Amino acid sequence: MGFKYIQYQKEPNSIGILTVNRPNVLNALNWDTLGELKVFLEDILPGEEVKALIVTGAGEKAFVAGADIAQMNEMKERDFQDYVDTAHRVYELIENSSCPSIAAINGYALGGGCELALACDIRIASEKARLGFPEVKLGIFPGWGGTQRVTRVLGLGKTKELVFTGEMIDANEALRIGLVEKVVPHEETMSVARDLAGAIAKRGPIAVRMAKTAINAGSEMDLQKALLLEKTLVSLCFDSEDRIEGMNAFLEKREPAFTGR
Ligand code: CO8
Repeated sequence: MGFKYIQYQKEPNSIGILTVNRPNVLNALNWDTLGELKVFLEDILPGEEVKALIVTGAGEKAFVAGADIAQMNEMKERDFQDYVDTAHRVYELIENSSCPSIAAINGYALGGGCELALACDIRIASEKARLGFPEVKLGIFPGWGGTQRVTRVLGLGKTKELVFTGEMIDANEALRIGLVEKVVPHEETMSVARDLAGAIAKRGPIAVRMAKTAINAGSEMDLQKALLLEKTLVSLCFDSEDRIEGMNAFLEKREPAFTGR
C-alpha cells in the first residue's frame, strides 16, 4: 500500500492488523505517521470489510511512546496546530469506526500512545507494558483527547493523578484501575488479541456495529436520550437478516452464518 511508517495486513478470518512501524524511536508518532494513519483509516479501512482491527506497535519494546518529541520541538505554531488536528482526526476515526478495534499494547504506551490505545474499543496489555501520560514533564499536557478520554474511563481523580504527575504505571496497575481490560504474558499479546478479534468477528456484524454506536454515543447523552437511541438501534437490528439467521441458528442448534445484511 506504499506506506512507510505503518503496516497493514488482513488475515483470512476478516481481522485486520495495523502496526505503527517506527521501532527505532519506539513508534513515536511523527506527522507523516499520523498522515498515513489518516489515509488508511479514511480511505482504505472502510473498503476492507474487516470485522475487527488490532492496533499495535512494531518491535519488542513499545506500542507507541507518544508524539515525536524531536519533531514537535521544531514545530512552528501553525504546524503544531495542524499536527494536533491530524491526531484528533485519526483518533476520532478509530473511535467512530464501524469496525471494533483492539489495542494490543506490547510495551510502552505513553502520552499520545496511551491516547491512541484509549481511542480503541478494548485494550489488551503485555505484562511488560508501561502506560502513562508524561506530557507535563515536557511542559505540555495530554492534548490528543487524553484529558477527555481518560476521564471518561478512569474518572476525575485517577486521571488527575496520572496527568499531573506524569508517572508511568505498570500493566497490572493499569488493569486494576480499568485502563486496560486484560494483562497477558508478553509473548501472548498478539495471540490473545487475535483470539478476541476472532470472537468478535464471528458475531453478527450489524449487531456489533450498532452496539458500539449505542455504547459510544449513548455514554455522551443523558439516560433518557441514550435509552431512546438504544431502542431505535436494537429495532433496526431486529429487522436485519442477521437477526433471523442468528435466532434460527440457535433454535436449529448450529453455528450462524451471518452475512451483514
Ligand atoms: N519521540 C521521539 N523519540 C522518542 C520518543 C518520542 N516520544 N520516545 C522514544 N524516542 C526515541 C529516543 O529518543 C531514542 O532515540 P535514540 O536511540 O536516537 O536516542 C529511542 O527512541 C529509544 O528510546 P530510549 O533510548 O529513550 O529508550 P529507553 O528504554 O531508555 O526509554 C522511554 C524508554 C522511557 C519510553 C523513553 O524513551 C521516553 O521517556 N520516551 C518519551 C516518552 C514520552 O514522553 N512520551 C510523550 C510524548 S509527548 C506526547 O505524546 C504528546 C501527545 C499530545 C500532544 C498534544 C499537543 C500538546
